[in-house]
Amino acid sequence: MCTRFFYLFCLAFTYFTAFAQNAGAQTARPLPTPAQLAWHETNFYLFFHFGPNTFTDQEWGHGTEPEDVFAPTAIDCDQWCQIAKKAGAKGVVITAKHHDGFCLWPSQYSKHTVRESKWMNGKGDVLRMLSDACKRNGLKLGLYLSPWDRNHPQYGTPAYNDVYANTLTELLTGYGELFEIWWDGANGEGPNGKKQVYDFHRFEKIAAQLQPNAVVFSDIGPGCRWAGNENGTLNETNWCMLDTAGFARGLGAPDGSVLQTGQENGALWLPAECDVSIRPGWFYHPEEDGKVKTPDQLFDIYLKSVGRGANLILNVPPDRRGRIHAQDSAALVAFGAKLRNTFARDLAQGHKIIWSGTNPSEQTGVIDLGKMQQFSTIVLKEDIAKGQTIQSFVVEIWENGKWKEIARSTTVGHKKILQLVPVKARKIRLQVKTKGPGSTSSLKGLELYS
Ligand code: FUL
Repeated sequence: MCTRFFYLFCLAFTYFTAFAQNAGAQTARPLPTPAQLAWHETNFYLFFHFGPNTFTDQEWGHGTEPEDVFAPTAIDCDQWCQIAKKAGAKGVVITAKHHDGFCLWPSQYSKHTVRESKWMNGKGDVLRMLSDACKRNGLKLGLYLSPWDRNHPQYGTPAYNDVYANTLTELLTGYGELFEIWWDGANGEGPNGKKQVYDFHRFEKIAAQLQPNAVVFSDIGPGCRWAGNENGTLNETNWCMLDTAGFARGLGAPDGSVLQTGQENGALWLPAECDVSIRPGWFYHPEEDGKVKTPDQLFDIYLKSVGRGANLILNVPPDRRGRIHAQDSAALVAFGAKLRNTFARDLAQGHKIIWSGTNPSEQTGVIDLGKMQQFSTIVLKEDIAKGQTIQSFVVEIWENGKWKEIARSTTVGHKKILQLVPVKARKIRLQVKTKGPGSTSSLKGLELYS
């Protein structure tokens, strides 16, 4: 009898194990890589557009500008980094090479570089200066290497893929650890009137091999995706997943509206990065000195990017001295102070959410603050290491003997920030709807700020 029971037990065990594995397979969802997880934590950084355009008042240089136009009079990368820190940024990304092909470092694969200019007698290297300043100031570094090159004589021929691969290798081995590699989507003709057919698979392999901790940005990744506009903002609903089948870098991306929201059932983890400039242009133009975004505008952009689960890359173009202009620096410092004040003290810290409910895709959690507290900012965080599953949520407070709704929204992802008119409460209830079947609430944390 014992043997028969044991036999039945084994059968049942095998059946349930197989079933559990199957259920696991059903709920398998795209997950971020360790590099992407670290990138999510870096969530706000500055962008520096700097090069011949700074001096010629252009946005897209032609590639024919004499190297001597690049002539910063008092470059100070420490000043850039100090302002970035005061703004609350955790890293910086610079245009190592923009579409005009001019290299901010003395690349051995180009004759259109700082070496050919009179700046520092041809001995200068902006990337070296910036990477050293980043180390001194505890900032991460990223590099923009435009695939489109309006200067390089081999652009538009297969040989340019070798040039680009070599240039990329030079960058990825010469300036320490990078957190991001930036491939913009602009793709026009080169000096010979030809367009390039890029070997992006080769470039991706080089990036993965030489900088495994860096995330590659392009319209469609492979590390993170463009948000589909250059306003720095994202749709309230933002999934970190996207399908890229049928699209190719340099040849077109999904519609802007799809890039804005991502896709709930997308096959790849491709989170959004919101790019925007503090001024109308990407490069410095003196006539835009009076058009710098205000601290409040920057804060609003932050709420609609970082506060919607994306990363924010905020462009601040150094001027012709090679410094950040006083207008931009004042706006950034005030913005940083506003960020620090807003998120100074989490009133929910140390208070646990008590979860209940039997339906794993509709969880209810209650948090008791121990006493009445006034708050106007709510931050929700999802445990994205396990994927993104929250579809919507409602926040309520206990008031006059019943629950009263104070906020509702859709996705959460890395972070969702909501601002409300100040409310006072001791007990807060969260109703979280996650996507099923078989998914459980992956809310990692709730923060409340006055
Ligand atoms: C675009 C470029 O064409 C702009 O000049 C700028 O660099 C922007 C961030 O990316 O693709």
